[in-house]
Amino acid sequence: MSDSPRLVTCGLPYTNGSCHLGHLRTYVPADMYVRYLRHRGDEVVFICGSDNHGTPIVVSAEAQGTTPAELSQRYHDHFDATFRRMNVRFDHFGMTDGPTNHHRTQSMVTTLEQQGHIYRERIQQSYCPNCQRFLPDRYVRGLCPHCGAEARGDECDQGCGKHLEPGEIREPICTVCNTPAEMREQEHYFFRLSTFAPFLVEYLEGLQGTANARNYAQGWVREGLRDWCITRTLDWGVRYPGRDDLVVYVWVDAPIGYIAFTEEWAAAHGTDWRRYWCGGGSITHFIGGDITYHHCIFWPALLKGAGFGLPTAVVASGMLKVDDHKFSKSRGYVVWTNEDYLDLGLPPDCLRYYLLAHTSHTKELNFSWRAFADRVNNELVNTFGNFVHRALHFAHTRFGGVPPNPPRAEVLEEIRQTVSAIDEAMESYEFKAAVDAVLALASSGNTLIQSNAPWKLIRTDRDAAAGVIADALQIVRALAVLIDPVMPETGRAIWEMLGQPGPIESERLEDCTRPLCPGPIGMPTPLFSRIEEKQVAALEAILAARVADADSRSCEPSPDEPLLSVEDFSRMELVVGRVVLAEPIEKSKKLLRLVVDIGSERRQIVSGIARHYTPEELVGRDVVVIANLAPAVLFGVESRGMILAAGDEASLLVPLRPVPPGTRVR
Ligand code: B3M
Ligand code: ZN
Repeated sequence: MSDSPRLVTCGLPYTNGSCHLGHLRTYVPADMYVRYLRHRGDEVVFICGSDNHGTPIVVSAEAQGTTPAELSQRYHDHFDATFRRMNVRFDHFGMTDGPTNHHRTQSMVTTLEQQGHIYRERIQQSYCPNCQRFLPDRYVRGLCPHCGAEARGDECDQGCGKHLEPGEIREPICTVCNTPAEMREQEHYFFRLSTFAPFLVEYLEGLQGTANARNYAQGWVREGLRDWCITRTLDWGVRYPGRDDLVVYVWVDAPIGYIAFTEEWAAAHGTDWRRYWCGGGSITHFIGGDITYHHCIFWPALLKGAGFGLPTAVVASGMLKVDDHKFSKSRGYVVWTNEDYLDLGLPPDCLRYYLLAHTSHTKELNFSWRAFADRVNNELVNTFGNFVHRALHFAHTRFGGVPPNPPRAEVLEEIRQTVSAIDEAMESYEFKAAVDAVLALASSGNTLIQSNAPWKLIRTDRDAAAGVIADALQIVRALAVLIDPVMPETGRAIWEMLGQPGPIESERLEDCTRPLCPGPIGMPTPLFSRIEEKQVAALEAILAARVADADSRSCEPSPDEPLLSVEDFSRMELVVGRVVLAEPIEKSKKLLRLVVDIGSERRQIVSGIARHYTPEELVGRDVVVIANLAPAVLFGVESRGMILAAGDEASLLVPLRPVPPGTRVR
């Protein structure tokens, strides 16, 4: 237990799209952590809110024909409601567009100016001659100057993940109208981030949380920090003090939201927000690993410069994959929290359990319905639920309640050891290890019942059977409290079935070994239901349909999917080739082996067109070949290239006028 007040926050979701499992990967562990700290007796406030500013919101609002304010309110309400449904219970869920945050941001920026941490400079910025406006952040796409990948204006989101400064992106293109951008000069405000390098070196040395966050941040400081442009030419956002043509960059006012929301919460609870933000308390930020730079570099420097207390820990979660594919809304690899889960009547507790138990917090989590169902069925139904049910059922039917026998010392010791294993795991943010320790205790409870067979024992020695059940119930008592942070509905349900006084929330971890209050135990109800094969198939079908749908639409540009640049296209070596040989491939009904003359050489290509063409009708034909495709082996035959065909009937693409083999397609 710690004496100082603790503040725990979660990264603020942008109000431009619905809640999905990628979000929950951060919020559920943070909520579990807070519930655990409270069972330890710590004073904790849990703060979050929605991120309403910046081009992510403006671009989405424009695309949907609404205003940023309307969009923000709609998705703010959505996230607030969804978190409640998932039992992710923030003490306060604010909005960065609220008056408190506008005020706090302007006040901090003014302080930073007064302290000499900000200067003005004229810089070259992307400008769209067609839309006639400057192109901040997501209004512009281009190539990352560091790694060459497709990038957004302020972030290399597809490649190295680096933050990009205005004007840095190469070959900028307007995301609204696809016109190549021009460079124009404009005055902006800069934060002297480079002067904070020595401070950051020392600060990061002592930063707690997960090692991934600290290590990355230390690497970035070593590479050298440049000053940071903190203004944007936008109407939507927090006005830069004294300038009605500029707002602050969203990554300035978003983290300041953490302070503003603490202020709002404190005002409503008659306490002082300065207890948390002016030194003295501890601050833990839970974030997605992709926003480490903002939380470990920008944010502590801003706080330091403005004279605030500093974050104690940054806990960064790994990314989420869906069915082994990179999470992608536009490609359909997404699981929506409401639509695909809660609205189907699936219990929030099972999803919380899965997200916490599946893999370590900093690792990539590969979601699949199959793995989800396996965990629910094997671990929750067969192990945890089964043990709790057996113990309560036996106590109810044979003893009508808690037998008076004191639990054995070994059982108490095992519970104590479980609690310390959990403490140790939580100390290092190993949430999976903590959950595993709880499950191990449940499993040991099952063994206790199985090996003592109280249903037999009771015929010969009623007191011995009562002793076994007293031991089992003591474990059930501990399990209720220990699983509560992971699955709060389950914790409460067990607590109620055990008939123990007071709310489970006020139970302390060290009380897990406290004897149960004697009292009646009613007929227990099962804690979990199996996820049946049919349901797994149905859930998989929803996902598959979404992926197929996204595939069929993939020619429509989507805001998430970068448009291909001319450079991308020219990387593809498309040439005209002449088929010189075609023959079936043994054991395959679909494939043909082709040899195609592409001018410089003869290529062997395996093509899936056997159902549509006979080998004879292909020989002598001109086709279009992708010549620089990575080789693949199909039915034991190497394929080096691909021929282009359209539609389900595989209509071959052919040049309209004759050209020699090897002619480049442009
Ligand atoms: N709104 C969401 C993101 O980039 C962003 C987080 C802000 S936290 C202060 O993941
Ligand atoms: Zn444009």
